[in-house]
Amino acid sequence: MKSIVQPLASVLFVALFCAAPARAQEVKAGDLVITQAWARATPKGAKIGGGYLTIENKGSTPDRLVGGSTEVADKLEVHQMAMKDGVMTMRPLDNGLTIDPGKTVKLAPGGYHLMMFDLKSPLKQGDTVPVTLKFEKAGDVKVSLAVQGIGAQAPGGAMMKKMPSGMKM
Ligand SMILES: [Cu+2]
Repeated sequence: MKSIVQPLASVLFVALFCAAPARAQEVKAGDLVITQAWARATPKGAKIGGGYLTIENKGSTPDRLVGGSTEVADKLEVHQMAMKDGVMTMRPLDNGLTIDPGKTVKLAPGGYHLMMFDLKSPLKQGDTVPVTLKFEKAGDVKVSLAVQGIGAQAPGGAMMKKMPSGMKM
């Protein structure tokens, strides 16, 4: 009997844990699981904002994040940021961002990110930004980006680091 009670208890624990007012929202869409969706607060007058999230592909075929939209900005693109000759550069991923089966892709400062252009108003810490992501297979997926502080490196603000001056986004 003990062997049955034990796993049940842990399932119950997980269920309770997930039902708690967690700040890390989890969105499932087909084989994809999206977590840690957040954005950085923007200074007044800023026209662009960055969004970040983690996408896990639990399926057996690749999917691709090809774009998206949000009501807070005119345009949303999927970008890649990389250091090139000592300078941070970024470019839109014209063919989208592939999430291979069994893999987790993290959009985070300094790497892949969602870029919102022509913000209608600044993103304020504590706000939630609704975004519709477009995947090749999973289709349109709605997520909410939890807005963190301007210098945040990760959701929750626990890993705040100073950005080197002169580096944008
Ligand atoms: Cu960008």
